[in-house]
Amino acid sequence: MSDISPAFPPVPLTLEGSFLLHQFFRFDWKAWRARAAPERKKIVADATAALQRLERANPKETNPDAPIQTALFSQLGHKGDLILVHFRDSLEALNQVELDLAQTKLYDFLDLRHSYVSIVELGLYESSRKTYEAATAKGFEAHTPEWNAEIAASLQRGSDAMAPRLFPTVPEAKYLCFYPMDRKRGEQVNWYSVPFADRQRMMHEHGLIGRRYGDVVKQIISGSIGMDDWEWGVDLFADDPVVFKKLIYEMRFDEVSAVYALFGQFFIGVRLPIEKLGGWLEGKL
Ligand code: 76R
Repeated sequence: MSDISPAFPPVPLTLEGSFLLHQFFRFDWKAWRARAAPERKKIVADATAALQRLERANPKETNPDAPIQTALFSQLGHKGDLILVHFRDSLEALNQVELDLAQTKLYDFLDLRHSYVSIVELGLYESSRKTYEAATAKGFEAHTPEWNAEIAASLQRGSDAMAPRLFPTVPEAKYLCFYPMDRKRGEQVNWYSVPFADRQRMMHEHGLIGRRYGDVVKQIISGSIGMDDWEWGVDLFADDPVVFKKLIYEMRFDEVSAVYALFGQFFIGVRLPIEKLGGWLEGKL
């Protein structure tokens, strides 16, 4: 196999940011309707307040412009009725969100049908090569302490520069499309045994297609190797849901997706501002 250099690690460098939790709930309409109106009202008020506390990094009262870190979506189809997406700084913070939600009365009507745990990931195929070459040019051998220090310093610079993308707020867009995916590790094609330079070329081409949709879609790629059942989570946010279909369709023809991508289930939802939860529970979107 011809790689950029046999001395280089095959793994692209990555930058990690916020931890992500996606939750997909089915709502028990029958049990909900069985409750008296005053009780329902109280449950709504309590749930709305709890979700508003989770929504922004700082409580809304003190800072209405604080970044959105939890967003609610009304989900289409049988896979669920409500989607919650949470962006946090740690797994503990995400776990706390789960516990906080479980304390609400509304939670008794929610059946968690699916969830996904991941971490925002920026793959650095382009700069990995330069970073590895620079470390080699300094005479460092891969994985020695000097090499590791050189790579760590480069990643730290990248992390500082990329902070807004690594720790994003939940985009304000009207629609969410989420799905998990893998790169194939089959007998015929195996992404993980493809030489680095070829993977870099394919990822470059992927980025070129993606960038053409840059104005109409906000994509957040999260890595989930070691955290959940697939290798990546793909979040797409847009104000026009047809854009999801067009972008994903076009990517299917691109080599990295056509040959190496495997997809999980797709989930689609309409943004539900938290103050509209009460209306939603009465059947109004
Ligand atoms: O982040 C960047 O802008 C750099 C270029 C880039 C990387 C490294 C990029 C751009 N992506 C990257 C990584 Mn992507 N992406 C997907 C999917 O449905 C499919 O066929 C694939 C699902 C979509 C729709 C999409 C959109 N991307 C990745 C990775 C990690 C792979 C790895 O490291 O091996 C995956 C799994 C993945 C999948 N990508 C973009 C987009 C869009 C819209 C862009 C342009 C973003 C912009 O410029 O604003």
